[in-house]
Amino acid sequence: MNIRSARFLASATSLESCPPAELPEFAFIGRSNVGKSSLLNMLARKKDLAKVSATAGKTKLINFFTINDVWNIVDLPGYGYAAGSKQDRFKFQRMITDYLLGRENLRQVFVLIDSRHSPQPIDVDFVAWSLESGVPFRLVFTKADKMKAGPMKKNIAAFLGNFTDGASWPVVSCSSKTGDGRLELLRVMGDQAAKVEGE
Ligand SMILES: Nc1nc2c(ncn2[C@@H]2O[C@H](COP(=O)(O)OP(=O)(O)OP(=O)(O)O)[C@@H](O)[C@H]2O)c(=O)[nH]1
Ligand SMILES: [Mg+2]
Repeated sequence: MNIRSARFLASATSLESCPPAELPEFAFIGRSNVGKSSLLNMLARKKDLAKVSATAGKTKLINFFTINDVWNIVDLPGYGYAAGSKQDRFKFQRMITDYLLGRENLRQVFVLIDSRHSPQPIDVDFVAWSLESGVPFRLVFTKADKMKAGPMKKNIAAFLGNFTDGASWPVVSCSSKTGDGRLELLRVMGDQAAKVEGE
């Protein structure tokens, strides 16, 4: 699957204000600063499609982009971003869980995890919640350019070790700097979209 066009579709602040659920949709989620927006730009080969920032909490809305006029990809705000009042934080998390549980055209969620760290409780908790809630997800380990193969493998194995059948899960490792993982992610999205169309 090659990307011929990528265009901004809409931003939303709630499930209700999302654009019509017409195309198969793929969402990117993960801790603030893990590299969601960068990965989206890397996939689309468009530097400024989604806004990237060295400061955590850059993406505050649900941002939709349409790829080749056939799928949507969605840049979600980072979980674990703690600025703002307690009430703001609650609204923010609610926006994400409503979307993940209620969006009918959502085919797969890519849960991004920073490959440089040993397992972080917030990521483990989010994956456990996704499992319990039946959210279809795939793990994507980011910033691979910062890691040597050995320590990277070790961090991935340690993360998967938190889940009963984790060792058998397919994972993708990627780098927005080098483009590693791009084709694999596009292939996963193409397969998922085709599977659903064929049903
Ligand atoms: N070395 C390296 N740096 C990366 C990579 N991906 C992202 N970064 C850097 O990490 C920082 C955060 O990237 P973003 O793409 O804005 O992260 P985000 O997950 O969208 O963050 P929020 O919108 O705040 O939730 C930026 O300084 C990026 O340049 C990568 O693959 N390798
Ligand atoms: Mg972002």
